[in-house]
Amino acid sequence: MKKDFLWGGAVAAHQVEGAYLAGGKGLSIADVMTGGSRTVARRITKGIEEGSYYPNHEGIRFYEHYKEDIRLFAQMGFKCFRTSIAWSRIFPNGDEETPNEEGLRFYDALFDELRKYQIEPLVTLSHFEMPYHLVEKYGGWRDRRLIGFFARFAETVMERYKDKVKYWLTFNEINNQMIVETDIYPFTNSGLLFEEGEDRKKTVYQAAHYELTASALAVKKGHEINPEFQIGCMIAAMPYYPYSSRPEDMLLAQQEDRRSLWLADVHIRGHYPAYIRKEWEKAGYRFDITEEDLRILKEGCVDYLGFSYYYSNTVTTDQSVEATGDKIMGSGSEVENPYLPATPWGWTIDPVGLRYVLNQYYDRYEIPLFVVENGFGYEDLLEDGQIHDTNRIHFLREHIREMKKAVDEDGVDVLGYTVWGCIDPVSFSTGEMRKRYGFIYVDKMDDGSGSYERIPKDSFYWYKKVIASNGEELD
Ligand code: BGP
Repeated sequence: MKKDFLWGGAVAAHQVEGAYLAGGKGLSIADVMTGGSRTVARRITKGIEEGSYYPNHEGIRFYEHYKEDIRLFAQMGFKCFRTSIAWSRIFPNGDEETPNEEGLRFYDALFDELRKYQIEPLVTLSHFEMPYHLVEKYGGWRDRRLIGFFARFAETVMERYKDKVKYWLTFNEINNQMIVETDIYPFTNSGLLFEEGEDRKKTVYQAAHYELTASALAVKKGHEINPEFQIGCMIAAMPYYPYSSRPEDMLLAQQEDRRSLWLADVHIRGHYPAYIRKEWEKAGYRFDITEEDLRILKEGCVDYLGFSYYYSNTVTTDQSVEATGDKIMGSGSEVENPYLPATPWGWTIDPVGLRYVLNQYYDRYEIPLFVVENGFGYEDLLEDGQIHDTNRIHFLREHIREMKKAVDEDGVDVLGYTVWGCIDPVSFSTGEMRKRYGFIYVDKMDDGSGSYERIPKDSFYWYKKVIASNGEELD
């Protein structure tokens, strides 16, 4: 691995910070999502309802604990820490003219603390936490005015932190919303709540176009503010495999892949690919896309591709194979892959898939890649003050091995690797605490009880060795 490879960890503001109304922060969309049974009910409430539990309101109290937490990251030897800036700390409603100074000061202090330990911040501008007011007043990203609001937010923070932050990402997992069948992803990506009978796909495509334009504007502006900035896009990598060698299965897998890749295509190449334009034409879709937008897309291409990788999916055209569906993100046509085990949350465990996507993306784009999320969610056991998370160590070791092969044997350019949820966060898709990811355990339970004490797990000491040896010592 390169000498300056960015080993580290990743979180998002709404999953850790808590303090959801402190320092002038406004309500974000993550603040109106209930916990507990989010997996089953996936309830999205309109505003805050009495008697419901909202796990992100206190997160893991990173807002108060960040110094202690960063000290622990530094002990592991982190070179990089990925987090997001909660948009509603800076613009509480999202549509104000001037930012909230107290919110800006919080991130000044956070980045200074990271720099104190030579930890490079990697900052996501929009990670499922847009101001809720933008949903109520504008219907989220279905409204073109959101481009301007986001651009103002991006410009404000890029200008403010131009000497503290070099690596940026615009929209987290922007491709999630293509799973239009669910309510959760269009809401968390873009603040979209649908009407009965609405053509969801059409709405999501329009919202995504506004986001792509806003992202390109941020890239352009960011490069003007500081030409050293490295600004990336971010997608959830969910490679699709053909279940059999039938050519039709291969084609289907390719089509499923494109549901995610088209967004990276636009971010990286600066124009819409033919297959998307064709799809729109066949569906009779006409969108609000101006010449000016198309010019912006061309001028605002990203510097690198960031992605999360958790699992792979398998599809077939063979109707006799039972469709299991991907419980989390898929289109519903997924089938079981007989070669892969899965986590208790039904996510396949596929380290080779990481090498596969690294190669797939590098072949396709020839720009640097950054694995900004990869991790293992598990219900860890606290026994006598210790957590022996050997299965997490095993999971990460195997993934790092495959990433190294992509670099050392295949020649892929990878900037870094940040393990998701390096300190137990509130789970995004289920709102649970018991789905733990961290090297550091946080004593908080699903109902919010607990001391919030931090306890290093076995993986903490293992990862420290991995970083110190630049990925050489994995056992
Ligand atoms: C990604 C998100 C993260 C995150 C992670 C793990 O989709 O970018 O915010 O939490 O997945 O998912 P979960 O928390 O649902 O297990």
